[in-house]
Formats: sequence, C-alpha cells, structure tokens
Amino acid sequence: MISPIPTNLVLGFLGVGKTTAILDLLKKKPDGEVWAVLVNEFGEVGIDGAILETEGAFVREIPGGCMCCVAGLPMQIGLNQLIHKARPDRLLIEPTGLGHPSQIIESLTGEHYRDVLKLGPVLCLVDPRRLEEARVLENVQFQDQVAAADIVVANKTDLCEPGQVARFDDWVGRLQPAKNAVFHTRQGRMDIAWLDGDAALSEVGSPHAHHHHDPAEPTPVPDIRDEPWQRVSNQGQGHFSLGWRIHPETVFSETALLALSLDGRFARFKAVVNTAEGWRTINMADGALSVSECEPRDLSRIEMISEQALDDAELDASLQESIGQAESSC
Ligand SMILES: Nc1nc2c(ncn2[C@@H]2O[C@H](COP(=O)(O)OP(=O)(O)OP(=O)(O)O)[C@@H](O)[C@H]2O)c(=O)[nH]1
Ligand SMILES: [Mg+2]
Repeated sequence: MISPIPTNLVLGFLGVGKTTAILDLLKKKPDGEVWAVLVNEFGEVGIDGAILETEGAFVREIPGGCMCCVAGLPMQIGLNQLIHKARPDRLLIEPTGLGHPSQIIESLTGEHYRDVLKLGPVLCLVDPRRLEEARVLENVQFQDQVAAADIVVANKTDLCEPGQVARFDDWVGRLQPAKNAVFHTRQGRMDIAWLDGDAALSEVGSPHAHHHHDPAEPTPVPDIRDEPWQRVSNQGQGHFSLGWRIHPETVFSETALLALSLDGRFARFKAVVNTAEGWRTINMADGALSVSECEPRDLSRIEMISEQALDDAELDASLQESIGQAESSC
C-alpha cells in the first residue's frame, strides 16, 4: 500500500507568478525526493510545461482551458499517467489563472483520489497592485481562488509601492474565514515548509462562477514534421488565446518577437522559441517583459492571451515577418 502523495495547489490570477514560484520550490526540493508537477494552461499550446521541465521534475501539461472545464477524462488520464510514471514524493498543481479551483479540489479530494493524494495547504499568489482594479476584485475566478486558499502570498512586492502592500494586508486581514497564513514575497520565493500541513478544505463552491463545458475529445496534435507551422486558438472566461507550435528549425528575430510581445492588446505573451541569438524563454505579464536563455526544445511554442478577440491572420503575418527579419539580419 503506497501512502497518499502530499499535493499542493498553487493558485493565482493570470501572470501573477505561479510558474516562477513552482520553479523556485523545485530548486529547494530535498535531495533524493521525486516531485511531479501538473500544469494546466488556458492556451492550447502549453508553454509552462516546457519552462518547468528544466528543473528535473516530472511535468505533465493539460493545455486548452480550465482543467475543471476540460476536466473529467483529460485531467484524470493526465494525473494518473503522471503518478504512475513519476511515483512522486510530492505533487504540485498549477491550474490556469483563468480557472475555478473549487471544482479541481472537489475532484482531487473525491472518491477517485482519496487514497492516492493527500491535499496539503492550498497556496494563492496575489499581486497587490491588481487589488486596485475593481474588475479583478469582482472577478469570480479570482474570488474562487482566494476563497480556496489556505495561505495567501503577496508576490511581485518588488514592483509595489509600500501603500499597495499595506492595502493587501488590510484586504487579506478582512477575508472570512481568516487564512492560516499570509506572506509577502518576490520572484515567487516560498518556503517549502509552507507545503506541509492539511488543507482546510473550506466550502468554496461558487456555482455562479462555474459553467461546465462538455469535455471535448482532445484533438490529436499533428507531428511538427508534417505540419511545421501549427496555429491553435481558445476562448472562454472573457479571454482569447492564440498559440503556435513551430518547427524548431524556423529561426525568429529576438528583437522582433520582443517588440511584438509588448503589443498593448496582450494580457500575456509567453514563448519558448528558437531565435537567431539562440533559444529563448520570453514572458510578458502586465507590460513587464522578461527574457532568458534556454536549452533547445523539440519545437518552438508561442502563446498570446488577450481580453479582446485577436486577429489570427494579422498576428500570423507579424510572426512570419519576424522570421524574415532574422534571416535578413544573418
Ligand atoms: N518583477 C517581478 N516579476 C515577477 C515576479 N514573479 C514573477 N515575475 C514575472 O512575471 C511573469 C509571469 O510569471 P509566471 O510565473 O509565468 O506567472 P504565472 O502565474 O505562472 O502565469 P500564467 O501561468 O500565464 O497564469 C514572468 O515574466 C516572471 O518572471 C516578481 O516577484 N517580481
Ligand atoms: Mg504559469
């Protein structure tokens, strides 16, 4: 009989720093332990999995919408395969920032996983600056994430004014029921001790927040050699995503991609791409851009998320142009 796997959810709104926090936790993993990560993305392409693989954990992605909405089979299959393959000492789960964690928690603590997983404290990252936006405070997914959390962590405090952190403290202090713990951090730095303990498992269901879609059959992904330029889109929860899987030998201009990523229409821009300057991870959230070198991958992945419908043809053309620029600069 295998003992249940300690499991933690890392919640938070789009771009708040969940993947950064998980990468940081993986760096602090005790030697000899095997950790696994299940990452669920709103976009169809899935970038975070490719980013997380670098830290030596077993990673499984569920792209294409909130995992509670695409749930049922894809989530169960993904999770079962991950557990079977990794036999992990700990499981970390990053649901999409545009998702509904109450439903995920229900599945993870339900009959199917009761003897397999032991749900520990649920962590929720919050960017204190976003508490100034009424549309964030009123957003049902955000409210659901906060309600589901045992521990609330203010992240990106390096970008906050002191008053914004003080307002976060005031807001979090007024939440009912009170949270087990509240922390401030930057770059998603967390203490692995926060992962131990029990989840409070408060009643977090908010039926008005939740519209179940019929789980669609997952579409098989074509081989990149047969289709070297694949474009996929998704929409829901007031957001639109447009993503590309591209043959690894297609070389982009880094400068042109960075300029494109700062297009004001995007709430998020993420990419793991081959550029004339080498392989790069590009990450844009709230107008802030970060770029880092990375190892070559099996293919380039690019994803854009916006609150407005995106023009597929126009953005496709912009990407094509940034290949031309790489070629002409060589
Ligand atoms: N300045 C600053 N940047 C941060 C901090 N935490 C994360 N970032 C940056 O914010 C961007 C988004 O971080 P991610 O970790 O990808 O955020 P996420 O919540 O996983 O994003 P989604 O999965 O798309 O919802 C990246 O460019 C990070 O480098 C922080 O504390 N300070
Ligand atoms: Mg992420």
